[in-house]
Amino acid sequence: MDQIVYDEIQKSLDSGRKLYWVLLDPDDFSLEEGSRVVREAELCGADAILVGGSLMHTDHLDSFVAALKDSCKLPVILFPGDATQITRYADAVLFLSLMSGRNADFLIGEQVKGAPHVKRHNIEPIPTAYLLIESGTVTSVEFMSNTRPIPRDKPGIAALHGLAAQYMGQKLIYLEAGSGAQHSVPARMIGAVKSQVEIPVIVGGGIRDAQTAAEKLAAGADIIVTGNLLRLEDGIDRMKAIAQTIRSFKQ
Ligand code: 1GP
Repeated sequence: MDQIVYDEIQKSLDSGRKLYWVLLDPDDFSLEEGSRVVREAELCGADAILVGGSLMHTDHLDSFVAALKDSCKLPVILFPGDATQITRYADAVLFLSLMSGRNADFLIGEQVKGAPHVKRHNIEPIPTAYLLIESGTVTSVEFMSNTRPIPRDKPGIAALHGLAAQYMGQKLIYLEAGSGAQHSVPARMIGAVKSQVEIPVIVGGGIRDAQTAAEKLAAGADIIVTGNLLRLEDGIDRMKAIAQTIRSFKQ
């Protein structure tokens, strides 16, 4: 299996760059709106498009991802809430395991159901440890996955989950506060995870402005994800400001 998308991520990070991924939940956008957003994302320097959600009820996933692919040259990476969110039109899939939780369905069950679709459609799987971090309220992913998040004041617990995930062969770690989170992942926790692992760390959930994104980068985040801010009236402007901050970030 080729690792085209993953190799590109690694190459960019090795060159000292930090990356920006823009998340779209197909439930929230028409094909036209989604296409417009990804064109803007590409123009402002985003590095990839993520597509997914904790509870997706759209029936236009295939056409949505196909439309995004037609509208930009960025890789479109699935970020599935469960095994039903696989489409042949994507370039890659974050093959997630919810390792902060102890619910076997999200550690291995959904993965077994999704794997044959990934293989049949020749979608590049990127093994990703998904660590849910407490963020002030019960998030959709916490409720839907029926798992407890890692307490936000326990960076050591997050760090050891990251280390175990790396030893289990994961290629990326995703520190997730949850979409629309009240509080994003604390800098101290990002630093603790980074001090234990060599694999790239993605940080998402509740990042709505450039300053917050810069704090996560300074703490050690390699890749920043934003989604929810696109629902704000000035969402595109916020996305542009964040992209600019990430592009120009120097450690
Ligand atoms: C959610 O980490 C992503 O899964 C992005 O979060 O929607 O809060 O930006 P936001």
